[in-house]
Amino acid sequence: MSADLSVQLAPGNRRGLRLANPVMTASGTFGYGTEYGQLFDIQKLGAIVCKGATLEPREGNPQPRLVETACGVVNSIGLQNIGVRALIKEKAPVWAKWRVPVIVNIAGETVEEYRRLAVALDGVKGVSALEVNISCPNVKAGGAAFGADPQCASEVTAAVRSASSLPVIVKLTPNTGDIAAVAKAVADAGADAISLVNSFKAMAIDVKTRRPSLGSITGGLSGPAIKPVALAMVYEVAGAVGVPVIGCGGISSAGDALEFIMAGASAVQVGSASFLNPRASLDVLEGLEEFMQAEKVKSLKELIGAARE
Ligand code: RRO
Repeated sequence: MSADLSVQLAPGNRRGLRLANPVMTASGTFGYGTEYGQLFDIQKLGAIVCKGATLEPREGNPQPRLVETACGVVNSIGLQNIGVRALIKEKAPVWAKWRVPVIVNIAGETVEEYRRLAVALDGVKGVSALEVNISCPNVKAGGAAFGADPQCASEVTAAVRSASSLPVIVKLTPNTGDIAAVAKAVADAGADAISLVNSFKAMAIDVKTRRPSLGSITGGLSGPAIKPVALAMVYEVAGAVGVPVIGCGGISSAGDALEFIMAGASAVQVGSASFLNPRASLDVLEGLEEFMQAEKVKSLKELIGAARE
């Protein structure tokens, strides 16, 4: 008999958020999912999280927006996206035909904008949950500014919670003094699950031009460089809250995913690894299945938090 990899990420929500397996794509690294359908069977994934959506379309930050660094990449995309109305009209009807649940990442500049995004997406067929992005390092207003402070994080979460019947995941920034305090605040404000971490504020300088490599000077670091730091944060948050935790940060192999799961994550997000290998998320899932078979693990639940006991 094959192992049970399924996981419930919103046990406290009436709709729930049941994933066939714990491997998700991270927001901003997998477009709207539609771009990858030609490359591999995306329906096999646990869930797809789309690029952050704002009320109005955004063109993003000035180029250059991506710079490679040792074992990682610094991005400054600046929330380029088609806007929530086009997402509802053009993308959601496609998602509604998929087996794999799609989670919409939302980003606002004010609490009221988050609330309006939640209202707009409530009841839209094809949208299985919201991921509240209070952690973007590359926008002047909102984003990580909300996620750095427990009180602000709580206000955004409460506003989204009361505006939507969908499961609410809140995505945290590592750029804060006490991530466990922020996690507790959002869980208390009604988050069904918490995902972490978004990218770390970072920069690179081109020594030939003597200028910052990115058009917006600073950006967010992701990739293998951040994995051990992200893992420690996931371990800490999973010990501090009662809601499911979704681990993210430099995951590119099944071994990486297993570390996050054993630290206490119920699911994982594969992010910038998809830039190097578009089917990285499926490779992670297949590796997880192989590990469970080899180790005779019947259910994923046996592994979640195994390193904490
Ligand atoms: O678009 C971006 O620049 C961006 C976002 Br919204 C985010 O949440 N995290 C990130 O590293 N980049």
